[in-house]
Amino acid sequence: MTYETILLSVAEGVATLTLNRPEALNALNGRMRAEITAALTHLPEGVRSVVITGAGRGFCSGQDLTDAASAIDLERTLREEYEPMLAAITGCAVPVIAAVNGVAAGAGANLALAADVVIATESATFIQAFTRIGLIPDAGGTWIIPRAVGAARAMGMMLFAEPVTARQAADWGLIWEALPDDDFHAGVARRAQALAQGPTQAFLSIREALAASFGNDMGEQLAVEARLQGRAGHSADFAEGVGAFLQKRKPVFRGR
Ligand code: T3D
Repeated sequence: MTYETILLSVAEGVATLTLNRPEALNALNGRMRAEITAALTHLPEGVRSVVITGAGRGFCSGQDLTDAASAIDLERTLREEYEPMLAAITGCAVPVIAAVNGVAAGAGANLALAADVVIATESATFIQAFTRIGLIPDAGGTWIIPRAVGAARAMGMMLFAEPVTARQAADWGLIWEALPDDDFHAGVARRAQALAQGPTQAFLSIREALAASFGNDMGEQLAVEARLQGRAGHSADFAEGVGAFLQKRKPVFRGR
């Protein structure tokens, strides 16, 4: 697939997917949703972590409000275009970092929050902008946000649609960290490398376990842990991790 709305580059095991419609703060149109979905579903060989970021001064301004085709039937657009894109993020074969380089609004904010790790530059903001145009939050926001920050903050974010600063988002537990603008790129690269060099299957099992925890009681969750740990215990990465510890060297994880 030839990409028109995103850029995809790979270096040292890290794929960087850049939303690339800076003139519209990287608003999501149908083409961009399809390209994000395709790129994350068919990652190049050797990729062990993904960074999603935005070109220019914004991360993503959400649904492209000039895209008449998407506005005709919002339910269809969500089911047929947004859901596959979100599934490509939450089900990606490697860990995903959202590197929020500027404003993240509407579905653009919730696209970021669907990633495994969200790192934002301190000047970035998160806006549940939907009610400004008479909509409700979508793209997973009503599921992800209350679980991260609690019902009171989720309600406030969604009813008032005010910008939440990156620092506030980190303090609330909505994102992993807010970095000073000058340290942002280096900080993201460091985290992306850490994930690329880590035990991929263990990372994916952690993602699976945490997702399952929201619907489980303690007993059910212990069963999930036992199943996933049983699998990890048979992995080459576990053998390598223990071997490296005993030999007092850095482990070299290769599984994907
Ligand atoms: O299918 C469906 O529709 C259902 C799914 C819905 C999901 C959603 O995401 S609904 C929410 C959609 N998003 C928004 O409502 C946010 C709209 N944008 C804004 O509120 C503001 O642009 C921001 C707060 C994000 C940033 O403000 P600011 O002042 O930094 O920038 P700006 O001047 O407003 O925008 C810069 C340009 O980007 C501007 O174009 P221009 O005038 O320079 O030619 C603006 O029109 C364009 N732009 C920004 N957001 C969008 C957009 N163009 C199309 N769609 C956008 N969402």
